[in-house]
Amino acid sequence: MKNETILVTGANGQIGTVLTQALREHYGESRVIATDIRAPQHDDPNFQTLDVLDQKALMDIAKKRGLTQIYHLAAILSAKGEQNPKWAWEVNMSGLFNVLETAREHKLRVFSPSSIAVYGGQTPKVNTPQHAVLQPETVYGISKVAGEHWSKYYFQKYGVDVRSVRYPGIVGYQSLPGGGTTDYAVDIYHYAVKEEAYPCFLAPDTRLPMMYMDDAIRATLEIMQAPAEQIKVRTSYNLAGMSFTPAEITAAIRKQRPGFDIDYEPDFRQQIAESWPESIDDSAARTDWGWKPAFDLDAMTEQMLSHLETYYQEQVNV
Ligand code: NAD
Ligand code: AKB
Repeated sequence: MKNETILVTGANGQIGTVLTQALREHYGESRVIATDIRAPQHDDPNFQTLDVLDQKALMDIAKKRGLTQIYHLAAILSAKGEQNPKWAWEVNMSGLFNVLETAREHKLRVFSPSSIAVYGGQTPKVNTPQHAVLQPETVYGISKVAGEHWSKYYFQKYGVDVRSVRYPGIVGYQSLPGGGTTDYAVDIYHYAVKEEAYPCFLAPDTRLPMMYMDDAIRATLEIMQAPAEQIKVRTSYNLAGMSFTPAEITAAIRKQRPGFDIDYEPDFRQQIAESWPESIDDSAARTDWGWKPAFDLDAMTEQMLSHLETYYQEQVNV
């Protein structure tokens, strides 16, 4: 295995927290530099503060540390983005340009995730195909569509090896989500374990594509490790895990916590959710680099409840 030196941006976010750990297990602790504008929760000798808007700082680290790969996770997600669209555009686009330019200059491989938020408008909602029409209705989605096309441009014009998946809503116990529309599917498990009624900001029948964190991390590692000739989609690959509604996740939780209660209080995020697909066709990812999810709703629910049970028990015992 080649000695990689990897930088993760947005490493203290929902996905970055778990991905950084997985990369360190794979490539070695000191070979993975975690960066963010937020300080880490625990001491980390391999953490460095980095604003992705600071191109010089990014270039300096790439040169000084001899980077070979960047996992670019710093972004402003859908719900937060709607509250401050210009800021979201600036972070998502300028941040990406700085990463792409650094990759071009230093010949780095890049992972830059996209999202189901690229879809909207006239997109078919069920089994949304890989090459469906992209009519995003949030600034976040617009930035992801533009980002996908810039990534492809950098690949075609400059040979930068940028790879991407359109993550669905990611659900994990290790970290909290950072301001998206799918965040409810993480929050709900915390309320269930704390034996509190969950105030759900989406309506009961809102179906969205989702994925357990383990699957998301495995997909990320698999696409980045695949031989370059297998990566045929240079915008971003559709990626599917499962699809469910708030009512269905509640029913799955009740199989294990029969007393769990939920109240529905839809807010502005309902409209965002309604613009997104209900389910995704990820056959291109399956064919090109062998993608296959492992977790369905019941398997994820069992994992989430048991890990969060342990977490809250440990909090009580501290
Ligand atoms: P998050 O909001 O939890 O984390 C993003 C991190 O970026 C935060 O720690 C934040 O401090 C950091 N950040 C913000 N501005 C920054 C800046 N200027 N410089 C450096 N760091 C900055 O997001 P996440 O859920 O971990 O998402 C990671 C990536 O995956 C994003 O590109 C997101 O669009 C994509 N994605 C996530 C999901 C999901 O459900 N979590 C779904 C689809 C796509
Ligand atoms: C969000 O809800 O904004 C994210 C996403 C699906 O991109 N979780």
